[in-house]
Amino acid sequence: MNANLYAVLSSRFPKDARAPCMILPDGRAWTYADVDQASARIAHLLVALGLKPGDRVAAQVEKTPEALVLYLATLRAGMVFLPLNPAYQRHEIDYFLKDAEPGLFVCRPQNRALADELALQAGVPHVLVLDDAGQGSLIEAATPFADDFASVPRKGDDLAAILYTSGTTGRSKGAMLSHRNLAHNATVLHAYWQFKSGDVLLHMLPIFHVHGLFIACHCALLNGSAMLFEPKFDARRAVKLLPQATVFMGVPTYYVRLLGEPDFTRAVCGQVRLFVSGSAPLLRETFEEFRERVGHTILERYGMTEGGMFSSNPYAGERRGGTVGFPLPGMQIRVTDAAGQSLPNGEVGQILVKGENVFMGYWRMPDKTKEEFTAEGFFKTGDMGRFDADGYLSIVGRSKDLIISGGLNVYPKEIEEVIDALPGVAESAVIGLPHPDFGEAVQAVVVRRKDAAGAALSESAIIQALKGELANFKIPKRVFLVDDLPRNTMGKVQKNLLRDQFS
Ligand code: MLC
Ligand code: AMP
Repeated sequence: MNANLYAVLSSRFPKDARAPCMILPDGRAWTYADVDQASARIAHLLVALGLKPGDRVAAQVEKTPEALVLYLATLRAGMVFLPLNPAYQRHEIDYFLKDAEPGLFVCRPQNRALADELALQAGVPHVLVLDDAGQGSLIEAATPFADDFASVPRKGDDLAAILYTSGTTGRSKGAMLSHRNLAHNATVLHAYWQFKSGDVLLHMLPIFHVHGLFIACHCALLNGSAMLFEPKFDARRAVKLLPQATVFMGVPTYYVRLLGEPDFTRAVCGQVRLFVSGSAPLLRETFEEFRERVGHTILERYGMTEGGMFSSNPYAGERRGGTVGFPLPGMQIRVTDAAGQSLPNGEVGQILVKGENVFMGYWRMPDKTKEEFTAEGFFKTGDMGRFDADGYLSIVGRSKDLIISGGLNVYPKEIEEVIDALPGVAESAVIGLPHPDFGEAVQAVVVRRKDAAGAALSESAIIQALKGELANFKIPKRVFLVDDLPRNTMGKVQKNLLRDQFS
């Protein structure tokens, strides 16, 4: 059997291919037939460009139906999709192109010159454009091709996507996800969350990440459902559209912002059967306030780029606030001490996971991959947690130095390296502080050098200097200038003291 994920998804497309797949803000709909035909044309184009199965297709584009179709076309043609956040800047794009060596880079028109320059340096042979209206050289070049295409046979272990996650060392790692990894997680979630005929998903998440691309889209596609496909999250727009939806997925910031809308009422949620939250901790107060305001109990789940979803609160049973529920079917989750011994319920330890959805390893980093798996094949998530007496898992912290801001991961090391390279900076420490909207927000504590460049440093100058280098969500919301950083006897910066001092 062909394990190609597109074959798996399309085998469940509606019998009547005129059924809507994506409904756009202006009311236009992409039917399942449109999606199938448009992805066939792009798959032909990829082949015609000379890309072979296993070659990477990088895309740094806005969220449009064509962007999703490009992903599906890449799967069909047996190539490997590499989605990139449009917020990434030169420094970041340069690294991804050099590391992944894609055969094609699809960029936005306003980035064309930069894309050409970086592609040339990285040896990427083709650059095509897709704009925020879903037009550009990608679509023009694909138009002449046939609108059917037999999905290239793939084995379960063949790669379907590489998603970069920043690393504690400051160097991003490409998490390699296979067709089996993605298909397994999609089918499990589709069943666990009881998707059914007639479901409509309000899709407001970005599609360059696991949550919006894999979790949300795969569930909808497997169900043959319509998605109200919005370019981005907007709380007022969500209030307008929720009456037409049955399922909504978001990061905690979305729920905080929905609660900030006076018109967000029970009546608005009348048709909705499921609100899912994840990617970052949902505050207990948000969970409770949501239940009181609209009578819905948000279902919180837990996962990461390296494997999609690991655990979920139950669909039918009790959903407990402050927990991420039970291991999903087929998933093994262990909470262990540092030596890898399982701990009894109630005790906090590192979370290890094993299952068919857990990734294949980090792209071209065999040593790093080896380090992150135990001898028994469990992946070390870097999250700390505990099971309660009833088997509900809670995430209580992280052993990795990671900030999650508005559902997006930021590794301090990456930002510290860029700040430290600025003239006048002696050293820096980047920390996450509580933020009412983003959950956590990035802040920097900077020590100036005792010279003229150091004297000239200011908060605004540092922020300005970082803007062209790093994606906007990584830019510190505040920069504090100090004389020195607190260190322990080992010389390690005590970030906990900085967090206490500046929160
Ligand atoms: C935007 N800004 C952010 C930010 N997003 N700042 C901190 N954290 C963020 N996440 C800043 C911008 O820099 C800009 O600042 C200002 O906010 C306005 O930018 P915007 O793009 O207009 O913001 P907005 O549209 O409001 O976006 C916020 C958001 C978005 C929360 C809606 O970030 C979002 O959709 N996040 C979800 C990300 C996601 O999909 N995560 C799942 C990953 S998968 P300035 O100063 O430039 O004006 C995963 C696995 C799992 O983690 O378990 O699911
Ligand atoms: P990413 O690397 O972007 O996939 O982010 C994965 C990380 O997000 C996990 O390792 C957790 O630290 C965090 N995360 C995801 N879901 C939850 C959740 N429901 N509660 C707390 N943290 C979460």
